[in-house]
Amino acid sequence: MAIGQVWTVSCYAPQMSSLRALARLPAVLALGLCTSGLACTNDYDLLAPGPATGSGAADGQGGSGAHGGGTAASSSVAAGGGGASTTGGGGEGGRSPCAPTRVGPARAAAHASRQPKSIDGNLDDWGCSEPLLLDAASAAVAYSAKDRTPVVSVHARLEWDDGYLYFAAEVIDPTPGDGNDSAPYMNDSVELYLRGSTGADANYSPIDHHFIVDHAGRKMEDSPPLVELETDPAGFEAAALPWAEGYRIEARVDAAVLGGPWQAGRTLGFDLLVSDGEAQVEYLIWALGGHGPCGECSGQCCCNQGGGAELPSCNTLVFGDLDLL
Ligand SMILES: [Ca+2]
Ligand SMILES: [Ca+2]
Repeated sequence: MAIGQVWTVSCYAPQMSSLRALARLPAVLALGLCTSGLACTNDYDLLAPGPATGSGAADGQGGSGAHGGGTAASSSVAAGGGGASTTGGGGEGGRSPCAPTRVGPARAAAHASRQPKSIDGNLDDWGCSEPLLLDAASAAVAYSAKDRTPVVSVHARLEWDDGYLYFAAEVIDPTPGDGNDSAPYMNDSVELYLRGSTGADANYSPIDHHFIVDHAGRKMEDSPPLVELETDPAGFEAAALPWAEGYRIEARVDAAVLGGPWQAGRTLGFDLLVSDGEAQVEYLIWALGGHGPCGECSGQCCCNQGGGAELPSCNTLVFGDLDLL
């Protein structure tokens, strides 16, 4: 997300310089699957539903209303917190049988991990806790330089234990690809935004991070000013594998780099972006929330720049919430 980029309905062709900056700002995230012996969503207590606006995915119906209410509302924003689809199927190469649910606009849940996980892109070692859906209908921002509705979508899941926050994603992308070895954000990719700090002032602190993983498992962190375009991020492991409908990503973040270890009941800041096509010609952002005064905002911080310029890559205050259950 370009710092200073203005999104309007007619702004489907941002300048390349903006795209470059735009690509540096977003980052991703994800979740897991049902496995034999593990109960699915009914085994977990859902969070209380969010405000009336934007809810609806928990029952499999498309939601409506504001999702996040961010400043990019003048872009090709699809507001709404719902739009869940039943994944069904499962099995080798098939889609996860975990139906995406929604716990509230810009609010996600991570359950305690029930089994060890190998960070290899195979999601058989995941439970089925509350998959999060990110698609064009539910995204806070749905951007397309092609003047169309983005077709990519993500079913993501989060879990945690004393040592790590885990995420897995099934990315439904009919055209997984692009081959920029040095800049994974320019490829089909997912970006994960995590805020461990409390009392955030919009700047990325040492325990706030923006990680990027592409369809081939290339990874990067871009959390300026402390970390910029780092291809071997500290405390971050990730892998990707192709699957029938796109690609899967599995990752874990050391609790220590997010201010952990934690206890159940802690809430982290969280956001997710999925990019489809070379140079981020299309992307979805899960949350883009409103916020209070920005306080000290320096460097590449974009707090209160307005005009759609406030994005999770340059303002940690627009993240949604991730409850550790
Ligand atoms: Ca695995
Ligand atoms: Ca693609």
